[in-house]
Amino acid sequence: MSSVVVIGAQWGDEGKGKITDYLAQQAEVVVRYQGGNNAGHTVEVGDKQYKLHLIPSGIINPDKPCIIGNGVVIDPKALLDEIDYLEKDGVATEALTISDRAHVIMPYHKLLDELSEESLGDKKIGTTKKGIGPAYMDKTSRSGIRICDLMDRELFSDKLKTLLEEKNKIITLIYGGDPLDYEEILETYLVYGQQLQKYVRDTSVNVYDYIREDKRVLFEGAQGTLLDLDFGTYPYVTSSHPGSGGVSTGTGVGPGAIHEVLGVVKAYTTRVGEGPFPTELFDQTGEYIRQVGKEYGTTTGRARRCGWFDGVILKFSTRINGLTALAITKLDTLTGIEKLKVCVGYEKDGKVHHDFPASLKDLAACKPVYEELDGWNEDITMCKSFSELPENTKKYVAKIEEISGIPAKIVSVGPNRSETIIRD
Ligand code: 2SA
Ligand code: GDP
Ligand code: MG
Repeated sequence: MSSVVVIGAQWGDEGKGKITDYLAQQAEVVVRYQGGNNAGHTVEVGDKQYKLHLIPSGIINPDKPCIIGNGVVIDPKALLDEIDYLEKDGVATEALTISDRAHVIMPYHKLLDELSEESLGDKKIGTTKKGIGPAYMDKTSRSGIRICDLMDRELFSDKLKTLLEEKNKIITLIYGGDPLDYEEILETYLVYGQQLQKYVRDTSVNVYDYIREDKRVLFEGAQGTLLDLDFGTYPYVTSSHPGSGGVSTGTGVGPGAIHEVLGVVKAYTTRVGEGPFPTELFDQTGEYIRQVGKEYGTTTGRARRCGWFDGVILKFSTRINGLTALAITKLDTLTGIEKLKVCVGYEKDGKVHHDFPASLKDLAACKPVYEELDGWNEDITMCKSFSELPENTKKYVAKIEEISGIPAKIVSVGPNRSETIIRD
């Protein structure tokens, strides 16, 4: 491995945090390239569990350099709290750096996220209400505040004045909310700027140097391909590019810097938030998977929707991201289910389709075509090598490989770092 990007191949929560932490043991540096503290990445090492939102999951490895790239949107308070949470747990954060070009999530972003969701009623997106969408909106409309701006009182106070006047009009006139106070935000955010200053760099230079020196760089994606702004189930998506395409713009390296694209895929499908989900289960099996798999949002605690494995999504993800290998997670959750269904196509208008449609109306009209596989009853959490897995588990893995056309190099049989099988 020289440089690897870890991608969520479904709707997020595939176990990217666990896989990133595992691979970080061999990596020189770990880099986040998009999203913000909407992400929830869980890492379990020994008897400790860590929930990370902004800081790369490599941080649990002692002294591992970790970078928050320019493509990430940073809530300074959330970042400072996360640093504090880790330090209190004995995890050093000195090796963390953050990009001076990253955009800042401001209080009006969070408020507008909430107000917009409320006003949408049953058409809401189901966001995490962390201000992600509104922060990326300001970035693309060229009015955003960047981390480097927080270190410049004159520039920041000027920019904030103009911006807040406009935002307060939207908050009060459109949504009927209470306006936010300029002085309070100004002083609070200038203090955040001072507190964060020691972490701030032009991280694009550092990532470039690591790549040029042929060091092992690990890029950690957040959310998943089906939440990608361009390729996801729009508008039920996040506002960034979780796919491999996001790495270049989110860190400042050319596409040639990526050598392996590892798709993390759960052995079934989950989604949190609104939007279509063809293989969703509304029965006892769905509830069983949710309970056994502990499928609740890492950031918001929301119950995740659960369903059968969707091969159309995996094929789509493989193509869109240029996946070169898979890490299949949570196989252990399926233990004890007698018959396992795998969606191998979508039926619509009497034809079977294998490409994921753009239109949500078309998607809603698609009926999953299933193949049924025999399940297994053996406890697989103790398996240390692929050969130890039950034959039916191996067949299930082989079906996923057949659908994607790429090898499953990692198989995960439990949340802990130790419950990971690497295939030769
Ligand atoms: P947002 O907040 O603007 O990014 O929400 C837009 C959509 O993106 C989904 N989204 C996520 N989906 C899965 N996992 C995420 N992280 C947390 C987790 C979620 C949680 O690890 O469990 O705790 O609820 C995540 N972040 C954003 C979101 O549900 C919307 O569909
Ligand atoms: P991420 O956003 O992709 O990093 O995933 P999350 O951390 O939000 O959700 C994945 C959940 O599954 C976490 O609670 C992990 O600890 C857990 N997990 C990861 N891999 C496995 C696995 O192979 N088996 C089980 N049972 N849990 C896993
Ligand atoms: Mg998550």
